Amino acid sequence: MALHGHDPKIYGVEDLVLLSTIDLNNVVDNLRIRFQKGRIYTYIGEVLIAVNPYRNLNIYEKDTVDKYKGREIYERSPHVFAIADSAYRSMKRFGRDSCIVISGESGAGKTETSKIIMRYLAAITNVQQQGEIERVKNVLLRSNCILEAFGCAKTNRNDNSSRFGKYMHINFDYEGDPIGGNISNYLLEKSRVVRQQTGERNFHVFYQLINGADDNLLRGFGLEKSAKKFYFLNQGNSEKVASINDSRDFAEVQSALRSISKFDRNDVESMWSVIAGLIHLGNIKFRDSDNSSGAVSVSDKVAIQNAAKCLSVTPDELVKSLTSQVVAAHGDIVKKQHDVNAAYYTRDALAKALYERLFSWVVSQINESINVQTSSKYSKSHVIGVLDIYGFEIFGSNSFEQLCINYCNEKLQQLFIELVLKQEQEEYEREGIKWQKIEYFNNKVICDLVEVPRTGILSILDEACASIGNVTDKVFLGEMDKKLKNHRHYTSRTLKQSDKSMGFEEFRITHYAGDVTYSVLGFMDKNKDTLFQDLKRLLYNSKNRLIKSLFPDGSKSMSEVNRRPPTAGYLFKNSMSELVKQLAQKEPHYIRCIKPNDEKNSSVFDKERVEHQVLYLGLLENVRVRRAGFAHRMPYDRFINRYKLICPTTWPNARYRQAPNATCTEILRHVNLANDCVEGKTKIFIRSPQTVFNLEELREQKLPEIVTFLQKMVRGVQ
Ligand code: AOV
Ligand code: MG
Repeated sequence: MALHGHDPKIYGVEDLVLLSTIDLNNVVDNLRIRFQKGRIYTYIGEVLIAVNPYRNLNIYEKDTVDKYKGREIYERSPHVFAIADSAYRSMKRFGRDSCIVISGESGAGKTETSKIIMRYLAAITNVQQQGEIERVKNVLLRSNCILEAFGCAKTNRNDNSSRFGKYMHINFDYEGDPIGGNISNYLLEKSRVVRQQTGERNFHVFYQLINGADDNLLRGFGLEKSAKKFYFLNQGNSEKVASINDSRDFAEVQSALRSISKFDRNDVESMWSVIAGLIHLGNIKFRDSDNSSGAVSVSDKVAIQNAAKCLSVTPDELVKSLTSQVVAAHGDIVKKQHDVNAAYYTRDALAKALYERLFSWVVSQINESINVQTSSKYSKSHVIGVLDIYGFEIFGSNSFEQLCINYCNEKLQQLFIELVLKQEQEEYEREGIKWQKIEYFNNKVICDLVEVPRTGILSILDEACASIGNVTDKVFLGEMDKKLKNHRHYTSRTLKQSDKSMGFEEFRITHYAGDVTYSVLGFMDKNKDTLFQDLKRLLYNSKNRLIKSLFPDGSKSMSEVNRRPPTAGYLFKNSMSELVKQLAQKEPHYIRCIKPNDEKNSSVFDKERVEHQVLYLGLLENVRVRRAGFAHRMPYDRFINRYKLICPTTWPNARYRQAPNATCTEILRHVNLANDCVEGKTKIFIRSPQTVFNLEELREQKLPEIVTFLQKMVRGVQ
């Protein structure tokens, strides 16, 4: 049967469960046929696959919104709106908190998908145009360009790559209107502020300021309209990106900032001043001093002066904090001069910390403007969470950040396995249903490799960081080699001498999505993530109110400073486990994004690339589990309520003395569909989606008759 008027011979099947043979070739071919026809969405049951179209499709407008609003998933062609609506309906009707987890590798379309979901939820809510709800919606929608400006950058995988993880939840009142929300952000890739690989850029916001600000503003900051001139902006040698209009984006960000009241005018000015200050910091150069003091001196006075001005500190203070450090030694406080390398290191540390704190401040301002007061009448609100995180990535050179990003993707894959593959099979067992067990690759072993106490990579790293003495990154690598030499998913050059594709300072993890070789250099530093107290104090003493407020810890004296703050790896691991816990408590909806090619081309479907993704995302197993079992299931009472009208003996009143399973079967027998269904303990299990479509069609045919019947009844009563 052609579903929704679309012939599967021409457009492929809309649910992969309906394929006659399930193998890699058929699945990928079906996705290809649909992609080439502009049908980028396909289901596996209730999981949505989205292939990035790399072009604007006319499928997100109001007419499409109206088509999906309030409809069950299987009533319409696959679409991200259907998933959003399903999450919304289950939240509104049954009061269930739900979440939408969007996964897929870098550039697969997660961020775009999350924006489409937000716009859909905004479009279907607040029909009465209540002022406060409009305000919340406005912040939810408009804050996005601000977050992207600060948290996204052009990488070699994606022109608008998310360099932070974002989990946004929206609170809805009992009428289903959004009353607030909250954004949690995860580990920003702050090293990008000071270092970019060839072909990449710093965060968009820097180029937006340079290209978008008017001459007056730029002059005030001592800047000029040329990103080429600034070391923090030009290392990747790709300041201009064809798909990005920096000056237009600047105007959009400015306008969004103005529309959110928590960003006051002075703070926004300070914010741009910090961005300008960071740009100047990058141009500060150091050289060995000519005199015998051994101190380094600053060779670019203009950059120092501009940076100091933008950060509202004196040039002298800035130079002092960059070229020396006050340390506590044997109870004494002494001043230690940096050499040239240490001075550059200090400059970069300052830039990274300042940017990271500014980013957190931006997120917190947005949160403050939409946070729901817990004491308010809305405290019992329901939530939809949308997760848009950095996708799995492999670069020419991979470091600590990539390990965190890829580990995060492992955790999400693990959650998918738990919720979709494992629980589905467990449900069959619980309900006493016969099914055929499906084997799948469980990536828990890789999550463990990274996170278990003592022998996990992050634990070994923490131990190395806590050791006293000259423990280097290579010593840390040696420790991993010792503890992990028998691990199936870990190797290194020392362990595998024959593999010359690795260097002696590298190790390799076989991730669920492929092998990634990480350079261990910089791991310990990034994990310790310490910022000299001198730098904190410098910025705490800034005359700029915003900058000062970002460094409250700068007021502490040396003796009060916590010597060993928690490491970056430790914090990230904990935030991941917190995130997974949050998601697992909600009713999950899954969107699996697929990247059709590496050229960002709208007409190329690279079969091998897609095959690889289909395999590692576990989509074949997903289809098999779904098919070996049952495409659909419904608690008996819900089934009876929905379909009792298609059977004369159950409409208008089912025989309630009869057990619910018997009533369901009675309905199914009447329409000749009982063979496709099996009774579980609490639910009826339906094998093929076709049966659901048939039931829906029968119901739809009956509805007008029922409406007339009800109208007559009402008239009769009157
Ligand atoms: P990502 O979020 O999955 O990567 P994006 O959502 O940024 O990927 O998508 C990358 C690019 O693909 C976008 O900038 C769009 O040009 C295009 N694109 C994606 N989805 C659509 C769509 N539905 N319609 C039109 N164009 C689309 V990363 O954040 O790098 O993991 O860290
Ligand atoms: Mg993204």
